[in-house]
Amino acid sequence: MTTRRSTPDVTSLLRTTDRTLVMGVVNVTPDSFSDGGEWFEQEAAVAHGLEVLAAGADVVDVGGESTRPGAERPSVEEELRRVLPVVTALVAEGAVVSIDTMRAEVARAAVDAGAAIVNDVSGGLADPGMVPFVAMERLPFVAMHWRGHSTEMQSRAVYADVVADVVRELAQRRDALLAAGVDEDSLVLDPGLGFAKHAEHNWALMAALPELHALGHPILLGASRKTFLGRLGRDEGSAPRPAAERDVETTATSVMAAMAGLWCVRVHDVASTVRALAVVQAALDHAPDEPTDTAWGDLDR
Ligand code: PMM
Repeated sequence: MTTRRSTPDVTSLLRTTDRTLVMGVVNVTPDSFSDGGEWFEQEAAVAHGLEVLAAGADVVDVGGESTRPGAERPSVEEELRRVLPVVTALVAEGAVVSIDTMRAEVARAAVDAGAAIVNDVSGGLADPGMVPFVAMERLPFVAMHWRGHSTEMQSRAVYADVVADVVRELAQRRDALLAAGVDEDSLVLDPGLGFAKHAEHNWALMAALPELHALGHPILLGASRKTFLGRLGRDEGSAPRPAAERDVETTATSVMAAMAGLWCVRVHDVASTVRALAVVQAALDHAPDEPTDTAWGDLDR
């Protein structure tokens, strides 16, 4: 098999440290918790992907499996049917596409269709074929903190110290991935907000974003429209705000990620995050050269 190298675009994206990148979400699913399947039809998904690009996304993340707590998995054939035409169309438009999948077969087909990054919420744990494929092809790989599939993950949201536990488990995953041959410079890590985590766990991780740098890899954060954001300001026991009404809170998480110097944020509403990150960047451009004892001065950019 020939070794497929990352395109120069992706390599430079992986090395970007002077700003926080934006990954725009295109879910081609009928049951995604965040956009209610609005983009299920492929044509609509492609149109949405183009909007995401026009809004300034650096990467477009295409996924065909909902990871909403309790969600049933689609068949491989169904997942392929959903994502491949969308990946193909967006690559043709010049997008850097990541494929959001836990299946090696889907990752391989998407990469053959031009996807440049594999985003696996299971970090390679769900499918034994994923890590050998990514390693062999030296593909950029996003490995998220994961403790099990959607049907069982919330029962596994048990931590002694969620920040320490997530950092340790991600470090163990990183070590296993590197030992299996994944390219060190192509590995991105993600704390997995909302995956085997209750609201208090997500907030503790949000409060500790700078600690994720200790892992020594670019960090991706996926807070966008998640339920813990929808519960803010709601009475105990009342329903969270609908997913589409969580973009103000999402934008605040993007600003926190940028101030913590994270590599990338994965968001549904790209325009609001791009504009908010421009605010952070403008302030950083005026930060003193010498570090101060403020959060701004501490930024390692
Ligand atoms: N969250 C979702 C899906 N894919 N990928 C990464 N790397 N990190 C995440 O936090 C993440 C993900 C679930 O959210 P969605 O259904 O709104 O896309």
